[in-house]
Amino acid sequence: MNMKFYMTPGSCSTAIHIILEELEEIFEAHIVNLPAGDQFKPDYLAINPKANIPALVRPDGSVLTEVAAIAFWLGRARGRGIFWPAKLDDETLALETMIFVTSSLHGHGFARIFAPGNFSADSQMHESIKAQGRALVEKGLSIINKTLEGRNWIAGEYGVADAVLFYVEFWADKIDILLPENLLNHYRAMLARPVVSRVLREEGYAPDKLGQRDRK
Ligand SMILES: N[C@@H](CCC(=O)N[C@@H](CS)C(=O)NCC(=O)O)C(=O)O
Repeated sequence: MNMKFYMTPGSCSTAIHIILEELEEIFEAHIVNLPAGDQFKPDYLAINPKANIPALVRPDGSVLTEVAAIAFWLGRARGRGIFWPAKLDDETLALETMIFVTSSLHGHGFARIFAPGNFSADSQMHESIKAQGRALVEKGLSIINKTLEGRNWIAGEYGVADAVLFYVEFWADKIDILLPENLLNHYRAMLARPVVSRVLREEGYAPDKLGQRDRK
């Protein structure tokens, strides 16, 4: 059985889409229409009771959820030193970055910007929740910017952690949050990868229009 990948264009699943294509995995893509509420339908909840994407059904039928876990499994399954680092310190840094991106930047920061209603039912609070999210994202990006000092990629060679970092760079670009210098260079290096621009086109974006904003 081929792997089945449950995804939504332009979402955090873009990271996994990039990894699957970089690794030349054979998979079936299934679009979950989040605005239409597909994630709450019984057929999807039977696959992923968390009601979110991404989810990956492996060839043995078992299901993986969580961007960081799926990225780890895909990278590590190929062996150390390919898309997953070879050295323990680099492995740890890759994990640290993926957890920080998915939990802090996405879960605390971008979630407040994109879905303030999940944080307060009082719509008068929404602008301040979004501002709080923006401040959290900017702080998080500045921390990862330091990690990238003197490096092209997060943990040694290009790997799954870079694809995970990419989705928050892409979101920052989409909502006009300027990326600090090292992150901007990383983002542009990602956009220059043929697989990344192909995935973006497949998901309905124009990669040549991205990564244009410079820090003043
Ligand atoms: N912690 C999860 C978060 C996944 C998540 O929040 N995915 C969003 C899309 S980026 C989602 O499916 N949201 C469901 C919704 O909007 O109802 C992970 O890292 O995979």
